[in-house]
Amino acid sequence: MALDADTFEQLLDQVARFVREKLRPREEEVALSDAIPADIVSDMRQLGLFGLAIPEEFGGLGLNVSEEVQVLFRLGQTSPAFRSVIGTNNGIGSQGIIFDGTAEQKQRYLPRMASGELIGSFALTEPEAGSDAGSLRTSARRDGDSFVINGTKRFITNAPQAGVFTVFARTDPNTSTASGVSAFLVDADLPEITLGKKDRKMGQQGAHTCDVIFEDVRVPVDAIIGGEKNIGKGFATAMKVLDRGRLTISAVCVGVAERLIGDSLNYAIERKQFGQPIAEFQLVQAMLADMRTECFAARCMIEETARRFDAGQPIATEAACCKMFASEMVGRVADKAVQIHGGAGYVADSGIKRFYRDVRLFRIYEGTTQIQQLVIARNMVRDARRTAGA
Ligand code: COS
Repeated sequence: MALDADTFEQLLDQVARFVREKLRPREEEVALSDAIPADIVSDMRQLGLFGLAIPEEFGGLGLNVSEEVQVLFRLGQTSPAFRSVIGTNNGIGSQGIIFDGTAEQKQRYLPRMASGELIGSFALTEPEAGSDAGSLRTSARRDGDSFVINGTKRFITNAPQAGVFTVFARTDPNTSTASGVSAFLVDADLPEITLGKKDRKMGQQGAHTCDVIFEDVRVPVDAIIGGEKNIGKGFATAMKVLDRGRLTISAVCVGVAERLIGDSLNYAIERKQFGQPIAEFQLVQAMLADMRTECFAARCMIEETARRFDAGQPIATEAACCKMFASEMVGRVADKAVQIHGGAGYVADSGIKRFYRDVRLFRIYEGTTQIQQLVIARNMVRDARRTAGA
């Protein structure tokens, strides 16, 4: 733990108040304008939110994952687009450097990421390589002391705001699978990088994704995360980053679910039909109870997995369990929230309707539910074989 217990409690209170007083009142504005207001980004910087998971020596708060998920349970209780602003700097945009970067790479990028001055973005997915990330085609051809990168990345979160991309590219042209892939740190302002137009998404307005196109982008060998010795090891970096990311996304799912449960409960207590609050009806109570139970289960899974991560234990299987369960859970919770709100949940100015669309993404990004199933089952079979062979 980087913060003492009192300071950490204060941080949690500050985040909860920030969500309640500053973010919730602006949700509709963000959805309509498809932008996060500058004053909110500035408040996030002040609170240190860009550097939650970045070590203290680089200017971050240095939270461990158990602490970070507690922050995300609270920050998740508003439109997910707000969390997305700081999401890549704490997660997929910085963790590759934290896990595997050289001292020089850490010093060069992490302090500016922690302050929010620099936005990090993770460029793995391609038009033809989504779930099968190992089949990516973006190439990095060696030319003396540099590599020349060519290819297109798709659906890249925070690309329009990014100052640096972690780009996964194939350095061994004789491979077509996960081996032969390296991870590069590429500054976004190079003239040979162009951005596609912003994707028009189903939900999460205010969070932006787009294509990133690399045309003969020349970078030095030391742009490889971890340096020359890590040539061909980029896929393992991506997987480690995603394991951790899946856990933190799960915490956001719980935050959103808790918000929807609170809103649904309040509505059920206020809304009267047949002469009494609908909260008195057992069929409505059953929905509320299911929502609460599932959300509680996800929270417990996440806290336990975070504890294991912080203890240095492997968590690939558990992180996939959390991601699968929490993202599916929040989908069911959002569906019931609409049901409890009835017509009031379906109409245009309803925040509930917006959340229903927003949460759909959780089952897709950082690995679909089907990829989580595949990871869980493959690891089960592998572990069973190891045990049998031991
Ligand atoms: N931690 C560290 N290393 C890992 C790892 C993990 N959790 N999972 C896999 N690796 C390593 C493996 O050890 C292997 O290395 P070696 O060849 O040296 O043994 C290498 O990575 C390839 O692993 P694997 O053979 O399992 O790769 P596959 O191509 O079969 O793909 C899946 C694995 C499907 C799990 C992977 O492609 C995946 O996660 N896809 C989803 C991608 C995703 O989440 N995209 C979201 C976009 S980013 S927001």
